[in-house]
Amino acid sequence: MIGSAHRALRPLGWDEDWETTLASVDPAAIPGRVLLHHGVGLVVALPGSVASIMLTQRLHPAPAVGDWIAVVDDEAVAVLPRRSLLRRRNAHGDGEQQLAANIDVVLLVCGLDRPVKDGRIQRGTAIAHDAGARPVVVLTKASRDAEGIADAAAAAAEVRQAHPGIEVVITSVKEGEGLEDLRRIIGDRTVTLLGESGAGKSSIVNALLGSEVAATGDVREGDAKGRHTTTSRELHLLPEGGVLIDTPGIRAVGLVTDTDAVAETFTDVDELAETCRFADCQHAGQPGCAIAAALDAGEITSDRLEAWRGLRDEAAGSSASRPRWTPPPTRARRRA
Ligand SMILES: Nc1nc2c(ncn2[C@@H]2O[C@H](COP(=O)(O)OP(=O)(O)OP(=O)(O)O)[C@@H](O)[C@H]2O)c(=O)[nH]1
Ligand SMILES: [Mg+2]
Ligand SMILES: [Zn+2]
Repeated sequence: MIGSAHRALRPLGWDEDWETTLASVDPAAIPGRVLLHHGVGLVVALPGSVASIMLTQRLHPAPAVGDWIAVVDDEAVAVLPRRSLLRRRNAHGDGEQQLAANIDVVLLVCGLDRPVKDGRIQRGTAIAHDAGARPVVVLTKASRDAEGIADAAAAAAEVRQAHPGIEVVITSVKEGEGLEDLRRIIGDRTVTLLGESGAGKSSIVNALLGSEVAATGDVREGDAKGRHTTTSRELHLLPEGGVLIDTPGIRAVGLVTDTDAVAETFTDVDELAETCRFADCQHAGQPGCAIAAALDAGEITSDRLEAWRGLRDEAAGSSASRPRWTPPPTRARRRA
């Protein structure tokens, strides 16, 4: 049961299971949710207050935005075991970058003022599945009369066709279009926004918050590239409930995942592969290949097949056999 002392954290997602987890990690600690990580410290929502907490000791795993941490004497002593972690390959390609913890939904934000790229949606979908979160595509800037804006309905139809099974929402913050859909998707869940700089992530945060909390910036004339206005990941509590994590724009989403997440992204291709005559079919001219047959029949496109192969190989080559999460040491164990 949630003790009355922690009830104030309920809107941020605190529940009975977290309460049990905290008790098993450190019964003397109070819980806090990481709102912001700024290098040397954290901004944390505690029951009834928001506090800055210096990271005086090294925690394993390192806390990420969205994490629940155990706090004792204004010190972060442990990261509670995560329910999910959104992560990608880091820029150097030699490790992973934690994007956000304990998330339920990933909004893949694409501006209609530039081409919607299938590869980005597939990669975003794969890392969402890797985290056990639901991907949703959000097409922004759907204002009908604006110049250089693709026809929103046509673009959405294309995305739905190219990515079967993924919900697509059309938004325009100026007109308030799509915000009700987003509120329904968010509910009381923890949701993160992912997309290129200038895609309109912070604008969605502001529209849902009903105030200009997050800074937004112009995009460049010509190619609609953003200016990397948002520089850190930050968690916001919505007025009607639900939690929204804004992130800085990212150019590339490298996978650190296993092939399962790719299979969930390409369920159509994956289900076909299951019906090939040979279990070890390489789908490269082997007899009885269901994928070759579907290609011939025009049921899948060669682009989609190539994307599936590429991401599957990338995932197979990544170090996904590592455990996803290492239990935090309890205070007693650490001091022993
Ligand atoms: N017309 C119109 N413009 C929008 C909409 N959403 C965002 N914009 C504009 O797009 C530009 C970029 O928006 P931001 O919200 O800052 O984009 P971002 O994805 O947060 O960008 P980074 O923080 O750099 O990653 C701003 O000039 C916004 O005003 C929309 O729905 N309609
Ligand atoms: Mg932003
Ligand atoms: Zn085959």
